[in-house]
This record gives sequence, C-alpha cells and structure tokens, in this order.
Amino acid sequence: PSPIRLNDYQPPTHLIDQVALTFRLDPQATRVLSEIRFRPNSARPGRHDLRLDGENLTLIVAAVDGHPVTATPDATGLTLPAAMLPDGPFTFTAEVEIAPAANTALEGLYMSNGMYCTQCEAEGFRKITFYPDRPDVMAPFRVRIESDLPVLLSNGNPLGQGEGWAEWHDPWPKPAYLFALVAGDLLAHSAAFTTASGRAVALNIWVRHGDEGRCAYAMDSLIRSMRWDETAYGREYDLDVFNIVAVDDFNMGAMENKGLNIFNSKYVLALPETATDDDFGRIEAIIAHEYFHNWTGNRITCRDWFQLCLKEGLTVFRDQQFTGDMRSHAVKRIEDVLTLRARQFREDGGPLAHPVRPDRYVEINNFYTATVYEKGAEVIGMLKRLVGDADYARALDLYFTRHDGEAATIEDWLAVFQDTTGRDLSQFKRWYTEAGTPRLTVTEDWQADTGLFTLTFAQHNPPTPGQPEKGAKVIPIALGLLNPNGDEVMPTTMLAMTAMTQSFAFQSTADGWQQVVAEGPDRVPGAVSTRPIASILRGFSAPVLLERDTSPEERAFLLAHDTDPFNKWEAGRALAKDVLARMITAGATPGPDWLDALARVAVDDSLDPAFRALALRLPGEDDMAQTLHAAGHVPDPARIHAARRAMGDAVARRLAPHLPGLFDALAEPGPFTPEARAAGRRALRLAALGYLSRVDGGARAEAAFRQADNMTEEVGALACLLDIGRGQAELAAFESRWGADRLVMDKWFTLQLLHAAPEATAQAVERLTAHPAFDMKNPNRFRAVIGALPGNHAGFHHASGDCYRLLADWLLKLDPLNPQTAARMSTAFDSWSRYDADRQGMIRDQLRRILAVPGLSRDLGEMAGRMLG
Ligand code: B3K
Ligand code: ZN
Repeated sequence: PSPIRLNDYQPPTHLIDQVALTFRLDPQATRVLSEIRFRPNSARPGRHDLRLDGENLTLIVAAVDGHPVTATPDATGLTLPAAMLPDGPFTFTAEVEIAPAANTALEGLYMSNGMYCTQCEAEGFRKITFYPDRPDVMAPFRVRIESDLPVLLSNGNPLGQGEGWAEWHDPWPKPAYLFALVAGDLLAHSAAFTTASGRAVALNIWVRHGDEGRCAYAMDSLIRSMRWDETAYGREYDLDVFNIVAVDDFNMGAMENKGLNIFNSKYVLALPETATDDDFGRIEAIIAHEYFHNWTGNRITCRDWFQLCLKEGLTVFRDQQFTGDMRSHAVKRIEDVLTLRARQFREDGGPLAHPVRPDRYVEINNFYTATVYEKGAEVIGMLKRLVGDADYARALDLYFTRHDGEAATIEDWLAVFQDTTGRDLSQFKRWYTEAGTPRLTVTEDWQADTGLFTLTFAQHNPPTPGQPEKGAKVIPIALGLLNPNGDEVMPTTMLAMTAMTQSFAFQSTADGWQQVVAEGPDRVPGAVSTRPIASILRGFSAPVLLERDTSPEERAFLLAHDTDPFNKWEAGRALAKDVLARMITAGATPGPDWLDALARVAVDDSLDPAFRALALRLPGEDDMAQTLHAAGHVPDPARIHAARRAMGDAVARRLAPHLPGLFDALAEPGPFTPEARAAGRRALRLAALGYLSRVDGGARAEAAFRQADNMTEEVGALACLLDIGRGQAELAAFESRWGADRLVMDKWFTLQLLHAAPEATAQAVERLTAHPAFDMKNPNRFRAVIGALPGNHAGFHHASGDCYRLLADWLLKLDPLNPQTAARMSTAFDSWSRYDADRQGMIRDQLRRILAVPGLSRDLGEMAGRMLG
C-alpha cells in the first residue's frame, strides 16, 4: 500500500453539525443506525462527492434526506456522488450490521469477557459505521444503546435510561476517534468532585464483579489529577460525569474518549497485595495522562494524524510534571531519561527512526511511538526551558483560548509561542521535522592567566531514513559550575546553542562566576580564580547524546558534589558504564575507586532512598549494546551478559558489610502505603536484597518472599532468587497462590522469561506459551511473554537464533488476529544493525520470512519493510 503524506492534506469536503447513533447490541449481529447532519465545507468551494470511511460493515440501508440511495461500499468505504447530494445541508442515514464477538483486532466495537467496548483511535470508528473518520471533522454526538445488559455507557452526559436502553449526549464537538461505548454487567466505584468554579461531577470507575475493591488508588489519582489541572494549567472538567471503565483485553494502556475513558485493567486495579509500587506509579501517571487529554487532545484535537505529537507530546509532558509534583522531580526525571534512552534513542538510532511529526505513514497505529510521545514531550520541555516558565504559561493560555474546539497543527502550537514571546521558532521547529538524536561534543579551555573558562560545543545530526542531511538544532544546555572544593560557584544557567559549533565563555567576578558575553576590551577583569568543574546538560536539558572526555576523577567529583540531582546520578551512571564497557571490551575488573564511590552513595542517609536505588541499578544489557555500538564496537550479547553479572558480584562483595543493615533499616513499619516515600524505601531495600542474595545464597530473599505482605516485596524477592538461579519452589508457590488472578499471573510469566539463562530462553518461551494460562488473544498475556523477550537481551540474541525464529513465529500467529499488537511487538527486531554479521543475517531472514507471508497485515508489513530498509 502506498503511504499517506502530510503534504497531501486537504480539508474535508463536508462538515458535520450533529450525529445521532442507535446501537442494538448483539454479539454476532449488532445493528448501528446513524443519522448524520452534513453541510458543505466552505474551505472546499465547489461541489464534491462525499467519501465515507467504512470497513467490515454490512450495509442494510442508506438514505439522503429520507430518500433511499443505492450505494455499493468498496473495501474501505462508500462514495456518495456529488450529483446525489443537495446543494446545502443534508441528513445521511444508514443502518449497518457488525459482529463484535468476531472482532479479535480489538479495534472498533469488540467484546471482552462478555462486555462490549470500543477502541476508535486512530481509525476504529470506520469499523462501527460509515463516517468521515478523520480528526478534523468534529461534531456533537447523541447515542442510544439498546441491550439487556445492566450498564450502558457512552460519551458525555446521561440523557435518560430505562428497561433495556440508555441515552447519552455529548455537547462538546469531537472527532470520531473519541467516540466510546461500553455495555456490561459492571459495578462502579464512585466519588464526587466539585470543580474550582463549582460544577458537581460524578466520578465512576466501572469494573467487573469482584474487582470493585481494587479501584481506590485509581480514584484517588483521578481526583488529584483533576485538582492539579485546575491549579497548574487553569483547566476545569466540563461535563457532569467522568466515567472510567477497566477492560481486560486492550491493545494499549488506556484511551481518553470524551467523558468515558477506557483503561486496560492493569492500569486501574490495584491492591497492595496484587500491585507493585511500579504498578501504583503507572496507574497514577496513566489516569492523569488520560484525564489531561480532556483539554490537550479532546477540547483541542489534531487536524490530522501527522500532528499526533500535538496531543501526545504535550499530554506526556503534563503527566510528567504532575508525577514530579506528586512524588519527586529528581527521581521522575532520572526515570524518564532512562526510558527515553532505552526506547526513543534506540528507535532514533535504527531503521524505524522518524521525526516527532512524521510526514508519511502506511498504518498510523505504527506511529504511536516513543518518538512521538517521549521525544514529543522532551521538545516541549526544551521550549519551556528556552522561553522560561512565565512565558510558557502565557503561551499555553493563548493556546487554550485560541484553539478551543479546533483541530490544530504543530504550526498553530509554535505560533502561540512566537506570538507570546516574539521569538522566531523556525529553527526550533527542526526538532519536529528532523529525526535522529543529535550528538553533542564539548571541549573545555582554561586560561589561567586571564581566568577565562570556555566551553565549545559541536553538534552532529546523524542521517536517518529519508533524511540524509540536517540543519543545526536549537539546543538548550543547562550549565552549572563548581569549585574544586565542591561548592557551586555558578548556579544553573541556560545556554542556547543555535550553531553547529559554538563557544561560551565564563569568568569569575565579584558576584561569582558569570557568562562573559562580550569578549575583548569590554570584558570585566576577572577575580583570581581556579579552574571550575562544569556540570553540563543539567536535568538532561535536551534529548542529545553528550560526548565528553571526562576523567573518572571528575565524574566521581560530580557524583559526590553536583547540586543538580540528575547530573549527580548521571555522573555515577557514566562511571558505571565506563567500567562496564572496559570489562566487556578489555576484560577489566571494576576498580576500588568506583566501588567505593558507589558504596558512599548507598549508605548516604542524606540522599533520598529512591535516588540511591536508582544509583545502585546497573546499566542494562541493551543499553550497553546501544552504547558500545555508538562507540564503534560490535556488541557481543554473551560477553555483555557475563560482564554485567561479574560487575554485580563485585558490587555485592564491596557492599556486603553494609547490606544487612541497609536491608533491615529500610523495613517499613506499619501497613503498606503506595506513596512515593515508602516506595522509595522499598526500592532501596530490594536493591540491597538483590546484592545480598549474591553473597548469602538467597537466604534472606527466601525469607522475604515468605514474609512479604505486599506484591512489591513478594515479586521483588522472587526476582532476587531467580537472578541467582534459584526460586523454583517459590515460582510454584506463587502460581498456586495467584493462579486465578490474571494481572498477577502476567508478572509470573514475565519474570521467568526475563530471568531465564541465555541458553534456556527459547525453551522458556516454548514452555510458557504452552502453559494452559497462555492466551495469545489477550494482549496483556501476549506482551507478558512475547513482549518481554527482548528484555532478556542475552537470551533473545543467543547465537543459536532460536529466539529470533520464535518471535517471528508468534508474530505471524498473532497477525491475522490482532495486527496492531503484532506490529508493535515486532520492534524487538529494530536493533539488528548493531550486531555481528551472523545475527544480522538471522534477523533479516526472519523479517524477510514475515514479509513474504501472503495476506500479511498492513501494520506488520509496514514495520517489517521499514526494518529491512
Ligand atoms: N491516545 C491513546 C492511544 C491510542 C493508540 C491507538 N493505536 C492513549 C493515549 O495516548 O493516551
Ligand atoms: Zn495520550
């Protein structure tokens, strides 16, 4: 299929004033009656055919202004010729039949455990009825649902309900992708909220019987999100009800349908004994994310799908701010950068690299990526750093007033910043249009006689598919300077790099160190000074690869003294990666300096336990493969694995005297609370237990597993045991305890795969997929096994190539049922070009085998094709 291109965008020929839908629900034969009030779009003068999208629909009858029309749908929709249409407004009515029970792709109207639900983003509404299924056609919806099921929900406010029916009205014009319908035997966990201006809102989380006791944390997160959006962005909720529904079969995390968010049950249901601290954190973040979409996505939506980052980048940025406010900005930033590097830098460095705003796609579902989401959020963070907090707030206010009710573009978004600040953002826009992670190198110069300290930066923007050459990017570089005694002598200063190479000079003055803008005679004479130590790219102020020749001593200095928590962590991380890289490539052993520095952080009670836990986490194997490849090596997964294990053992031996004390002191008194402080203590406690298990043979982990009263420690202790090759009895105990709990059992599947020895990983896949509880139709379960496979780097890349073959087998099995999830899981192959010729050949063979399958989905076909290049 040929790609859709941004440059071909045309406004719609017709707009819609009103939509009325009636659903007569039936698993095999649901009838959908639609009544759509169209009017010609003045932006497209002249008379035009009306094209309606529609897929897998059986057309029963259609009419224009009450006159039956004989229109024959093709594979993708229906055309009403201009000659058939009145000059002005008209009403199109249709009745179609669909079969939700047969819908395994989980897009459109489908069934999950006897309940009906929908997923329309991006292009699922066309599987429900004939409609201009594009985000720039917005309309108010009235919906009538007829079914015997007790709970019948749609978007907006309830209009009425009776025996076997319910009606809903959504007054806010919305694109079809935000349509939702749910029908089932559900229970609500309810609460009330009053908005800042006094609107009473009924909040409900709808779940299956038995799950109603697991909604409290999600509800609490929702209420905090609603309050936060009022105070941080001045955005209030705008309907009388806000409904959330949890479903077990869902292709992604959640969906922001207007007034009726639909969630993967994994991101709603939580109790201390079933959910880990990470689960609680993700629930809070995703509830917030979907809620924040009400303004950034729903009230202001995207003109076309190329503009996806307009809503996703901004909404991720907002949920990151929220989590920072709720928990810890420092810890949140470190975690976000870890994810960015693991997922987005990986994507940007391989065959799937694409701009934050792509300019072509075959299947839009393939572009809900780390680049659109996470890099999209980074770009907004940079914009905020460049213009400052006050102008960011003014620009956002302008965005909301200027574009409310509209379908907007990235140009519109940048224009509110330009109009607010008077800045020209045309160069900044390259962040949206050019793919690839810039490499930033820095050299330092110190003139003892003049006291001038100069940093010279050079940026290199590597070629990516379809984009051989790029211009200079605007790079905000947050910089601080420290004295050799550890005092900060210049607080964080934002440098804006705009050229390919650019120098910034600094000098010590009576007021401390300052940037020297004018060189030469205008320069104030500097005070006598010593060479400062630079802390560069504080807070990870731009999504770049910083390359800096820093000595281990300087890194250890920054680890000990940097006032910027991100760079403090980053210094330790860089040290660890240097040590590990030398272990992998040169057979070195970790030296005492690094081990001592790590030990000092581990026992430093003045530091946040969550921060210490992050500092104790060793660089991941995939991360090392990515780093070694970028440095010109061919990564050997087996060596990386062995070296990382040796590194863990060395750390465990060095920390051994402190570990029992650390582990015991961090035990939480009193009952479990999911809040960040307690979670941080558990994280450090489990990090200590991990190292302790390597020296005590797992005795404490066994006891911790038995005594755990929460899932964080239960699963954490089990992971410690699996990591040292034990834990078989505990796995069996876990299965018999949790066998009936689908969400907890996903953890059981994933753990075994992640901890399988490299040579036993393929067998683990075979064993786990043969388990009676493995169900490929359930995306959570499929992801828990097949999706976890690349997380076991050495196993997935085992020289036999068995896992490559197994992954391809499973993708091909899933593709006819659920192409969207199959395509997403295929990205495990996107790093092939890092590895040796044998592995490259084996992966490419699998990709070719996939591409050769007749009837392959557009989703998986596009991905395999792009990965092969
Ligand atoms: N907007 C949805 C994602 C839809 C994905 C469609 N393939 C969830 C979110 O980003 O909030
Ligand atoms: Zn989103």
